[in-house]
Amino acid sequence: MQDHLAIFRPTAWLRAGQGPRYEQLYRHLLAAITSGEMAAQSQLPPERELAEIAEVSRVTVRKAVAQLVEDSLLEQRRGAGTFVRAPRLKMEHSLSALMSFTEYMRQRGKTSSSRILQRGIAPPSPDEQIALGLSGSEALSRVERLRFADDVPMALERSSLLRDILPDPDMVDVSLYDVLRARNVAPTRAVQRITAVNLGGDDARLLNLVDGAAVLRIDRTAYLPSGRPIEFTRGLYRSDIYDFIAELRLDAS
Ligand code: 16G
Repeated sequence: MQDHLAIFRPTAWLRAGQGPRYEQLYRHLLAAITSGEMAAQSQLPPERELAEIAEVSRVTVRKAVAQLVEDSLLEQRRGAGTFVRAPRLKMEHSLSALMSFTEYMRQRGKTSSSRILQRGIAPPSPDEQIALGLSGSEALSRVERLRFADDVPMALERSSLLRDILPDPDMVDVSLYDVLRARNVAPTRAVQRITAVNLGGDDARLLNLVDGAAVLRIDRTAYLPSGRPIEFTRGLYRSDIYDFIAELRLDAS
């Protein structure tokens, strides 16, 4: 007979050196819910039982479950137990409009926020040299941000800009494009390359995903009206949340 509790056993989720137990259990259950392995409306075993099966304390179970309730993935019904909520709708992101993360979230009635992971001035990588058409190794302003919508981590974005466009990466507080607009150097065109990649280590942890989770990597090169490339951003977007939509038209020529 199939072991329907296997998903909770430590062999399914506990890995040495991969962070605190409650966090590992949380990320495992989060992946199981968002992938549909744990179906909507299915019930979790009661806390005491779950702690026994997962071989952890009840406090650990409580912390992982509380976080999933906060993420609106689980709901606790009084006197009945804990259930997987109906899946939230995916976000559709148009590939034809040039929009900033902040604008996109605002348009969807979400509150966006960012955690700056790193910023500084650094020489370009080979990818950046090609994208930005740099011949030498002139330094770039770099900003690395974890981006949230209503407190859910959605994307990791590493942006590099020419220094005459963004002289100081500390200027970026909320929206990079707002800073560029205020300086009259906002891009009006962008080219994006989309690739599927498996995340590991810190990047997965930051996005609340399990090791090896598939995400969409989007490299955006953005241009001024003059055709000059000014921004190269490599973003990692949660594929369990994002759907990128492209509108296609019959070529009239
Ligand atoms: C979007 C862009 C990113 C840009 C950012 C600016 C994609 C795939 N990427 O996330 O290249 O740097 O917006 O957003 O859409 P901000 O103005 O909110 O900082």
